[in-house]
Amino acid sequence: MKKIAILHGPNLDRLGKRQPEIYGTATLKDLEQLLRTAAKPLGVSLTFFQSAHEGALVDRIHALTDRGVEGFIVNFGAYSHTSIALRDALASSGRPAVEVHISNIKQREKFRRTSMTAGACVAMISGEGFPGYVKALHRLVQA
Ligand code: CA2
Repeated sequence: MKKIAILHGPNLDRLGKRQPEIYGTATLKDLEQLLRTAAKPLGVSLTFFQSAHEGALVDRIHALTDRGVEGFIVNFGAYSHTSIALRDALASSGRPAVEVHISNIKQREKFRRTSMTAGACVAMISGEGFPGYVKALHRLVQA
């Protein structure tokens, strides 16, 4: 069975609690449920991790790689725009990763328009809300 990890960065645990005009009203738990439902018929097993800490995310990428994870879906939140460490960790894993952003980062403030971490990913999906994660799952299953 293909194993895929879903990693979330800082503040994404607040989904559904604040800024619904940008990020909607659904929570990270709702997203987990949506993805588990989508993964079942694909025969994919999923593991979820969220942290506000850059180093914890780096450590988790390495641990999951050593445990045989076959792909990553990542939304590193604000670290997407800044983190060379997370980009290097994904690149060193040798596993395909798809980056997802709930909002359209190209249509927001200038500092959000570029992603540092997307350079280590096979694709970036931005501005499609939660369905963007399901799209990412299908993209990885095809990889
Ligand atoms: O659009 C996305 O998915 C982002 O990765 C979300 C990040 C933001 O820094 C990126 O530029 C784009 C922020 C996540 C904050 O999420 C919140 C959700 C609810 C309430 C407050 C923050």
